[in-house]
Amino acid sequence: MTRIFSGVKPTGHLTLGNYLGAIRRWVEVDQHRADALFCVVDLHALTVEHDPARLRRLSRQAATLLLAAGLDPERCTVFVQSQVDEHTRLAYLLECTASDGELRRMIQYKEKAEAARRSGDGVRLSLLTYPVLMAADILAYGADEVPVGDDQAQHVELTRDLAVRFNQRYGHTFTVPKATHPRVAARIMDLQDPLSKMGKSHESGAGIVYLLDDPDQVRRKVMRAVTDSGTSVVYDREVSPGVANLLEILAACSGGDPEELAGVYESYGALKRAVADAVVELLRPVRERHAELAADPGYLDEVLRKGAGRAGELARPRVDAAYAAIGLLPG
Ligand code: AQP
Repeated sequence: MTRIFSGVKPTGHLTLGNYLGAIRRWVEVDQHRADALFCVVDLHALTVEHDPARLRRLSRQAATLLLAAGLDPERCTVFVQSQVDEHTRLAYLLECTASDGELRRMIQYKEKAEAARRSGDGVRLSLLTYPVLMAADILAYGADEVPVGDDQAQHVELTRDLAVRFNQRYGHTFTVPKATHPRVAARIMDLQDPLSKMGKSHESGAGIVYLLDDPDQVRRKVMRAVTDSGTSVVYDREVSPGVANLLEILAACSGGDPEELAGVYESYGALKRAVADAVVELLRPVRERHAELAADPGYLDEVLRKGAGRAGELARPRVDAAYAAIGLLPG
């Protein structure tokens, strides 16, 4: 059976980008067709300035939102990365497989290191090395597929390179996984800055729709989205990135095609109203279910405890095999 792994990083409140680029497919498709594991990758959130109490809150909120979105713990494994030691155990072996140069080429590292320098914070060494930890997250489970948004394509490519290199050097140990991306909405852009990705850790939330925003907040953000000085609705990411972004969001919500939808709306105002309505309806059940689940923290604890138990059992034999293959003595 196909094995799928993917995760979400609790560096901020989850966004419409996280939902359309990744989580919705996990819920609607992946958990039904494969042995799927979905993880709150909390260790990755330690790579930038963080507040421990906020991280704890955001980790629980992210896990609750995964369930609220429709991940079913009877069908798939939902867990928190730091509760399964195999990830960090394997990461070190993969650090001994990766090179400094290939990690410095990672776009997210360049962007986030630059942002940390600008704000006067030091650049944590883990910001450079975390793509290796991400490779360990994936390879520990023998995942065949990694459903992610476009921004994670480079990290999955690194994971593939490390798997191939390890296998060549030490004998076949890892499945070489492939990234899968959604048909539309693989990169939702910030509504205020359509040349930048909608990212949960951006300082200004004005262009970011969070999954727990109430309908009024969603409408306000969408109606104020930056478009351009033209008037006709066309789908062209180069010439009119703000309008193209709105069309992609609408297509993702309604199952349509952005180019065809462009012909349906005569003004930017009409398009924005349609997008706002579609996003409000898309998120309504998620918000409602989140409120129910948040009222029962014991249920989440139980799901995560079982999830970590199963994940650990799955990962251990492969990580042990990697330790043996690389030349370490058995414990
Ligand atoms: N804007 C986006 N459009 C489409 N997909 C997106 N994803 C993230 N942003 C968008 C996808 O969501 C999944 C979980 O992302 P992540 O939590 O691993 O973090 P990230 O990729 O670094 O995204 P963020 O939200 O922008 O976080 P910060 O601001 O902390 O860096 C992934 O599959 C991702 O591709």
